[in-house]
Amino acid sequence: MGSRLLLALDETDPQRAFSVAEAAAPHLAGIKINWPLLMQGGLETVAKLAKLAPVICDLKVADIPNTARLIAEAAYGAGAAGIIAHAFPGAGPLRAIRDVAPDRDLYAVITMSHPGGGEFFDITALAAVARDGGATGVVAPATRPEDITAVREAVGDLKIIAPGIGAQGGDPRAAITAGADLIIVGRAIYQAEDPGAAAREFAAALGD
Ligand code: BMP
Repeated sequence: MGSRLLLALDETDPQRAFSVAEAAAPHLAGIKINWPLLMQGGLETVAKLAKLAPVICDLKVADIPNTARLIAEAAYGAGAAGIIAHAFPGAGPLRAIRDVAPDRDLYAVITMSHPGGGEFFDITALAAVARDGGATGVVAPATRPEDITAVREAVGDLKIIAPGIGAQGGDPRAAITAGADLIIVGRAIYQAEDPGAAAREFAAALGD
């Protein structure tokens, strides 16, 4: 089986981020980048990292359809294989992103991993938004495997990617058993003394 590990590359020094990515790449299904690295390295970071693994731009887009479209054009145009957007603004902004690149991935956030992160998110309603908006996948928290199971029931065969492993206390195997397709790991890899070995161990923990 291929890797089920996504690296959350929130390392803010672009050079160090690239060397972490290079070391971890053989064990990865993809690299997720978020605002901290994008703000330091700029959009060119996407193209650079895309040479190592598919890049998901975790922009947590939460805006009107026109603005969502403009953001998607920039991110997909830079070489992103996927974008993460919030589901709560409704299906319209998701569809606007999807229309920019129907052949790429779009993940909708259903509920979040931090303490209290589930408080304002209605799993059933937001899963319906994700499906209506044409999302190819969703984000659900490894810190609450029972929520992953509820999300799995609500989204059918959409891909579930699960953050909250390691630094936030979630367990990789529990997330997969609950219904996640891929796990997302950040600090436990990029802050490790040997990020390549840490990535290999997470992949091995899943039997990949
Ligand atoms: P870490 O493994 O260092 O905790 O990183 C988790 C990553 O997943 C971060 O990039 C964070 O923004 C993201 N994330 C999360 O932790 N919880 C969510 O509910 C949604 C996320 O995108």
